[in-house]
Amino acid sequence: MTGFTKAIVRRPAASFASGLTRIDLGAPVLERALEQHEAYCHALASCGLKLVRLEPDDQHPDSTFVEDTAILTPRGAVVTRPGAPSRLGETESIKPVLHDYFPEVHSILEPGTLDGGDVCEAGEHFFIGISDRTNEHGANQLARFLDSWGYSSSLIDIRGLSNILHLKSGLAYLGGGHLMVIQALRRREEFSRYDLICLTEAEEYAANCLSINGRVLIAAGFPKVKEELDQLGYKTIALNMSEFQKMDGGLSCLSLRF
Ligand code: CIR
Repeated sequence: MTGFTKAIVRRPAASFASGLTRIDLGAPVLERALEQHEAYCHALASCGLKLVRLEPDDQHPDSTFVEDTAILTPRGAVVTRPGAPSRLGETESIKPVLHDYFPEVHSILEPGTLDGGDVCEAGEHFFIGISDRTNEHGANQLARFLDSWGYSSSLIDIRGLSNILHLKSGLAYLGGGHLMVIQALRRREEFSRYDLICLTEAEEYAANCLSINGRVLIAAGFPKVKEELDQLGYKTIALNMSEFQKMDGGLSCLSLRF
């Protein structure tokens, strides 16, 4: 998507290494995570975004993954209800910030759960993943808010895919009808009218990339996908994400763009 002017970010807290993860890559090093986060913020700024920086939240080790706490659209915002109990409290500090920028702010309510990482905006259409974090109540509540703003949506069940935490761990919309997908999602009927860029299994972590104002932020260390994007004419910015990958997070998770 193009046309973003701002991004909400939150530095990793001192408790970062105590967050949730299913990844067996060892413990993250806080100092490195802070450096990588700063480089990420610098990249967002170089794409023309003004940063809204939230205070680190030591009570919530996963709070640097701000994307999971809200869905932002040009027509309104929705505060989520994260599916992991340890992350439920993260939304409290997001709400007042959203009210500063959005005239209409809705919330996902119990029994709904929804993580922002399961929501992939593709122009006027939104793909909503049903996952271990996002349930059908949460997805349907979001679909109704989106519908009231004139957007369409479809639900994508990813519960059978053990290699991705969220839908956007395996899917990214780059604009112009281009969808980046992992192998396990490439044959889904819902994506059949898009031009697919399919990742090799070895490079699947790179699926979580971020298209911002004509640039594409991608994780460093995945040469095939970088080359393919370069050949398609995308201007890429590669960022070292090693410490966030250890905590099951990717590029999109670290910000809320609007
Ligand atoms: C979690 O398991 O909730 C965090 N450690 C990682 C969240 C990543 N967020 C995202 O993909 N949107």
